[in-house]
Amino acid sequence: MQTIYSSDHRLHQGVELKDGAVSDSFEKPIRAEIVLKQVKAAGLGEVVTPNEYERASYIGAHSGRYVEFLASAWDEWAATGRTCQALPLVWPVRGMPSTAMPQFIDGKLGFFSMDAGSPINAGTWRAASSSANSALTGIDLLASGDKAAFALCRPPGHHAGREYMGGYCYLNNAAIAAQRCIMQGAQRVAVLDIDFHHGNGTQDIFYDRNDVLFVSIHGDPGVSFPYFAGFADERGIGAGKGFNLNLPLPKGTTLAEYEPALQHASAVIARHAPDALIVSLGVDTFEGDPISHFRLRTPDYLHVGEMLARLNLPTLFVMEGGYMVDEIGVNAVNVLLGFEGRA
Ligand code: Q9C
Ligand code: ZN
Repeated sequence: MQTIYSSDHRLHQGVELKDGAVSDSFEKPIRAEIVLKQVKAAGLGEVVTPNEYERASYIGAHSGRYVEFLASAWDEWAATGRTCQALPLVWPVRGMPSTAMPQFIDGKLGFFSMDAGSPINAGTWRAASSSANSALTGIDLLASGDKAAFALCRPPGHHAGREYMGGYCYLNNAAIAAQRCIMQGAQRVAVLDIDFHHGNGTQDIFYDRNDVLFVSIHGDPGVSFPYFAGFADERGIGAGKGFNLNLPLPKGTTLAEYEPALQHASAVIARHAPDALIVSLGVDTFEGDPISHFRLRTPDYLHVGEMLARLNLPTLFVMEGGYMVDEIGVNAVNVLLGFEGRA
């Protein structure tokens, strides 16, 4: 399969609030570089750069005003004379009377975010839009007949909701891809999220829709980020009721517990009979991941890929998380090799 990759991701290097101090984010540029290196070492296939797309291609998954906010946030922040990264510090939590969008950048940052995990700097918009463009290009490869493609997206996307950033994410690459698929005439699409963290943003975007099925296998949100979404009783709303499936698993989950969940997810996806499958591919399920609590091992990812191939669907893999830098490449590419029957 082809890999879609843009070096624009290097323009975004975030900070993280950790242990009471500002430090480099776990979500750093070398992650994508190591995955790219392994794509080449394994001979996965050609590496291509993404096409350019209009900003309007992100609307549908996101609101227009959110996309405008992301595109202009750095300029608005810099216009106040600050040169440090922009982070939100105030949020409209339960009980606050105003639901209006603030006019000032500090208010907008809180209005359009779920946490302080998505700092904005001068290169963030360019990196995030190129990342989304990689996913869009992947859909166009499937439309032209490719059986599978790998969008090597960075920054990741699955925590970004219709109108919010968070958890290292800005534009929801997988959701933007799913929306393009529908706009191009697909009747049904399925998004399977196998990042360690629940894909709350993707769930948010499609929660009231029956055309895009969302299935996520993740760490129990009672004890893991994002804490406020990802529980098993979240099944969708209105027309979307029954088209959202969360499969939370406990800390310490190994392949033995993971495989039945993936089997169940596969059966539900097959029943939806989608025209395409989009896999939010996070490998922070790895036993050595510094911020997650599953215990999958490197060979297990080959097996995960083999299981996904059994669905026999046009499949776009979209890179999400994975913070054990040394192994992120081999683990991610193992899913793709397993999918291609090259285990
Ligand atoms: N000090 C993705 O995997 N909180 N996002 C981590 C660590 C946020 C993960 C706290 C985790 C977000 C795409
Ligand atoms: Zn994650």
